[in-house]
Amino acid sequence: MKKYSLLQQERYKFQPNVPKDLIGDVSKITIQLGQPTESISDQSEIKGMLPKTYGKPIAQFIKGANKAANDKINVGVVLSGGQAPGGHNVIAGLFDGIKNGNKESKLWGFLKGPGGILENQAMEITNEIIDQYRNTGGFDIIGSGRTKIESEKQFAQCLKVCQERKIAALVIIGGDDSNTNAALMAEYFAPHNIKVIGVPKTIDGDLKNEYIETSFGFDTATKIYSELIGNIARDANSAKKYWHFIKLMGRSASHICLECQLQTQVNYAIISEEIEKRQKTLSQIVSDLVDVIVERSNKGENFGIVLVPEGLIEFIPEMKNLISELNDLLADHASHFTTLRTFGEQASWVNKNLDKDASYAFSSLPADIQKQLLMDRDPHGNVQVSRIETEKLLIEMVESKLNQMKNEGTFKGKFSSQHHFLGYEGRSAFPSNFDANYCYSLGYSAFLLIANGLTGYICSIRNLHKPVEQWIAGGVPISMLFNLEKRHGKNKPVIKKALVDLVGKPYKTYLEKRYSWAINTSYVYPGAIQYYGPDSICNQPTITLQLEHEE
Ligand code: FBP
Repeated sequence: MKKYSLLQQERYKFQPNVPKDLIGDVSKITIQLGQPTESISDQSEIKGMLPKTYGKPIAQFIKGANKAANDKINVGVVLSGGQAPGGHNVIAGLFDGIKNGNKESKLWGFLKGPGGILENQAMEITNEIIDQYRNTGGFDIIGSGRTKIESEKQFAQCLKVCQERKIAALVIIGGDDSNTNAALMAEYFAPHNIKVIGVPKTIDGDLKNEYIETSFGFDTATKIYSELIGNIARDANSAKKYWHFIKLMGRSASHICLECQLQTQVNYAIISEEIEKRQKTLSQIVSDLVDVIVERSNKGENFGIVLVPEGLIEFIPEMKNLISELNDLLADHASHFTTLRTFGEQASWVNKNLDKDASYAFSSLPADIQKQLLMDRDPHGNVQVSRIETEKLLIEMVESKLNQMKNEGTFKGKFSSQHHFLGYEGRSAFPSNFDANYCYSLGYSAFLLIANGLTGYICSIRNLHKPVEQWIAGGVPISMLFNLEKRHGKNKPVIKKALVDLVGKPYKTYLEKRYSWAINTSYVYPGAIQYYGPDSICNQPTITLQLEHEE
């Protein structure tokens, strides 16, 4: 039997491309600094909270001498949160950058996520180890975890561990929360001369702005989902008997859903941000779906595809209120709640203790969904949206409305459904060429930011719609992405989550086509990710990235 698939063997040979300014000896790459920066809002409060790291300039790599890159150093790296294709290449780029600087320098990987720093669990990443993981998916090289490092006590413990291991810089590969904490850690570590650099990761695509054009993993994950959606669409168009409701991962924002819709042009994509803006209730969402189903049925097409974003439930006003009440109620009475043995007991206790509107919303839901809303919370005390079967809830409600219409004689068609959830299928795939190049370049940039003496920065690579050689690499201070948000009753500096922009070109492009795609069958079948072959197929970025660039 083979140890590796044929594709994996080929991917080991793939040499990621990097922007032209990153090519060559690292001691000949320096930085050009721009003007001082400001946070996106609440400038004076945030400056007061981050006196040592706030307001630093944007950095761009350029050719020039930097002897410090040859210093022997120890660097730590940690993967935080959900898997995203390309994480291994970030570590490979970081490793190669470090070794290019000085062969004696060491890279330590903290195990199983940020918890590994607190518990001082780490392994040295060597040539032999990294070579097993180049251009592969997953985070299994060192594992990941969702422990949040945010308290003073935790920072002190991390500092102790880094000092014991003589770690001069820590690279945190994570989403908006992890990068927020990276900036706070950078501030805490600054007097001890330990640097902290962040790398933007998440398939959800919601860590982005002018300087972070996309988070890594979004490209591969949306290509995988679009392939699968395209395959289902072709099946639907062949059998012509099912409506497929496909829930797509994405904790809050609907970027994945929108990108997949643009790639596949299926009948309908619900965009959570629009639901919130228009304050649509669950029954209005169902009515919109029913309208599409009836109109297609009138044309003899009793089949179709609906994309449902994972985070939808929290954007529907009455559900948002219900979830927030439930989160508080279960947090405040956790010990009593665990004494309630049956679902019946739990549901009736919850109903009694919720306010009138929330209780009404709760009771109007099917029992399965009620159970899912009462399941274990995530480490932050929030409901785990990926475990709520919104796609099934919508099917049930659509079906009941259509049955009612059938009885009234206003619907004469057929409605049979299938449901799917696409999430984990895309998070650990072999990174697309885009993600393989992007991630390697991000890791390499992380080392260069360290070698140029910066801390509290996140790697930034721009011009991503262009060929790799023309990408522009550097870093931006994380404080620049901050605004103040209330967390546990206190104002905290946090990276603002980038939701789908309802005046942005990707969404507007969908709006222009929405009716036509809903009613007609205009499916596009993207097929599998291509790693080898014509450039136009192998290296194209997401439609979101292309349209955003046109703006
Ligand atoms: P990150 O934000 O950590 O990158 O994770 C994103 C994600 O893939 C979401 O899309 C999803 O809701 C969540 O992880 C599921 O994570 P888990 O498997 O830990 O519940």
